[in-house]
Amino acid sequence: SGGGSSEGGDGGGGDELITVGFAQTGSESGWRSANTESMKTAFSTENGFELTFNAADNDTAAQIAAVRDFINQGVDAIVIAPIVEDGWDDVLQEAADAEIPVILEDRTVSSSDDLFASWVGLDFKKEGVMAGEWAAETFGDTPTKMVVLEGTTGSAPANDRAEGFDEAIDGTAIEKIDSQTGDFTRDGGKTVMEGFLQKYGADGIDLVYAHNDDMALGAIEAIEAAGAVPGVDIQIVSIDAVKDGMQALVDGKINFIVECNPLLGELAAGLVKDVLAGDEVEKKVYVSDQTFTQEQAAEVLDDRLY
Ligand code: GZL
Ligand code: ZN
Repeated sequence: SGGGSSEGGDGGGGDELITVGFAQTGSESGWRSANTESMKTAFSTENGFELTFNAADNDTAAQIAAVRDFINQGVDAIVIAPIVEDGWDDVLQEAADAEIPVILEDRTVSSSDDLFASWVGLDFKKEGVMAGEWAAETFGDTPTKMVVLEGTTGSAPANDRAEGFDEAIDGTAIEKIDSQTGDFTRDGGKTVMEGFLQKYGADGIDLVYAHNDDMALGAIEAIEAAGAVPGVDIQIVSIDAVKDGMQALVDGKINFIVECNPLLGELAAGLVKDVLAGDEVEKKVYVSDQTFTQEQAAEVLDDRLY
């Protein structure tokens, strides 16, 4: 018979493991590695799951194909960290038709929230606001030339972190002279920053807003190669607070970091179990963030979990 019936959604009766397909973005950053580890730990057999993991190497078509594979496998539930916000309607509808619930973790989609059971993650716009408020307080009415290292084009964090930051610096003397995607990777941040330094010179840039630490770390390499001092000649504000970013903050090469907590595995696993058990779940589950100055980073660095 065509298609076959997908087992989806029976939640694995008795001691049967709950089969879950997880479509991860890829392995683009330190944050992503910590998030993947958290997810694999939570969706373990000891916790009652049989996890099929796919990392899409930041390729949206590959990620959507992985979700289609999970539907064809007839998994009980699908978890996605969607690389970009758009283009999800069709495959999410196919999952719904197959009665396989979808839980989003980390990033979100522009599709109707009828097409997924729940989302757990961070308030990216708030992260942008917190970074922008630091910049506004630090530079205020001092004419400041800023360049932006954007995250993956079309991703929720890139869109929302830009929006929040721009709102927070509105009315200040901070001028965004350039903005380009470094795709959340260290190499991407380095290459884009090299281009900015070529174009404006180190003296022509006062501030870098990096949408994540990995791109900030790449920018630091480019700034030092240009003979300038990161954190002094060119200040840097970043988001994530992964270990390497926090170390650079302690070393004075980054000036302020907004945390973005990658440890979402337990919450995502709990949502899958609740949804399969037919329990009511929140459509959006927000995890809180915090911010770090150089002094605060020095106090907590050794205790950080990621
Ligand atoms: C944010 C997450 C972003 C991180 C980057 O929750 O989607 O993707 O900020 C990661 O480091 O690549
Ligand atoms: Zn089952």
